[in-house]
Amino acid sequence: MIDDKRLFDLIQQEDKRQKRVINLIASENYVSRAVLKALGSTLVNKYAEGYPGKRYYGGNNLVDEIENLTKLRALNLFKLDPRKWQVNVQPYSGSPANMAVYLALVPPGEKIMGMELSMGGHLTHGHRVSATGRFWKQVAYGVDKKTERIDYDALKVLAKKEKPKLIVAGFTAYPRRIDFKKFRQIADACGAVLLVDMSHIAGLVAGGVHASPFPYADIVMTTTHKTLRGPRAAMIFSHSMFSSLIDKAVFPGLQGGPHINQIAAVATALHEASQSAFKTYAKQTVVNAQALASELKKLGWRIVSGGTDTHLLLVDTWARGVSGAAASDMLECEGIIVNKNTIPYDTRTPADPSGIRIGTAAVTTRGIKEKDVVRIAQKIDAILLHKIKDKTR
Ligand code: DSN
Repeated sequence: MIDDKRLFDLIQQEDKRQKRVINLIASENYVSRAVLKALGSTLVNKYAEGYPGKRYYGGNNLVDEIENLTKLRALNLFKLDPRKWQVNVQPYSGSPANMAVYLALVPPGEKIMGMELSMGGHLTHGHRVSATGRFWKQVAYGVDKKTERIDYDALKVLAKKEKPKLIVAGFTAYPRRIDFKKFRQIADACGAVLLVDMSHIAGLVAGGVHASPFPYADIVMTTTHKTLRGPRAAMIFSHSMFSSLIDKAVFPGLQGGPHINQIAAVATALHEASQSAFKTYAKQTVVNAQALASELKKLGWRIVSGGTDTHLLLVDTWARGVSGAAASDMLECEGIIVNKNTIPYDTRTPADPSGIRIGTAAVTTRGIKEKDVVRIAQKIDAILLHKIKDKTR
């Protein structure tokens, strides 16, 4: 019990809200009690600037063990040879992790090639409103207008023309399988470093339902709280030739003391993700997303790119006259939480775009199966088309 009634009440209300709603936010999930316990442990009291064996504070013997254990679990989960790959588990979250990679490997003012935010990229892939777009120049790529999928040949032409120092392969709103081999060929064609930001699909890679980027990438970055179902944090995997530059960029380049409680919670999540039940979870997450996309399609909704290979899909709600913001608000009133999202070549604004993004990672954690998502799709359809007469909530 927290000795602060006002705050405790708010946390309890949020706890109840999370249980009451159908959470279809593609980047969220529900962590286990064990992850929560590690996050709320006394590790929060400890300062540990530096790295295992090289700290600037005393009293870190156990913290060193925790950080080393986390690193080992991360390498093992993705079946990486520790002679070839290193991992830094200190980034506070995804944005500083991407920033650290650029700081380590791309001289200021040089070019970073990343997907445009409005097509499914991320702010930290060089967008002008992010620090990554102020210190580096973004070479933006998108998806093909007709297929709404990445056109790898067009990317190669662009990369050869612009010669970026680094290419980011990784997205927040791209529902299709990513061909990492083709990204490797594109990076090689222009001499760029290949960074894979697998934040959204890390759990799918760990669960064996999306191809691994590790055979092709120089650096793989991931947040730990999306499909991987851990606490909010991030990790940067790098080929050994880059790892000391990455370590220096994370600390002291960008960050101060690592959040040891957060690192311990990552270790817990990595342990959970290595169990066979997690493979079943990852598979079901994708099956659920595909069932949801196919039912919505049957009900007349346009799904961007025609479907999904992952945990997320984009629905073009504007095709039926409902803006993304209106759709998100209407669904929230009925207890379904999604986020409004731009779709490729959107003609509306980011604040009120043409679509919504739907993900199944969180609901699958709660045990939902195909038959349930079919009903969720029918409910979404009924809400958006005002077919619900009697409000049930
Ligand atoms: N905000 C995250 C997402 O929703 O995809 C990315 O950082």
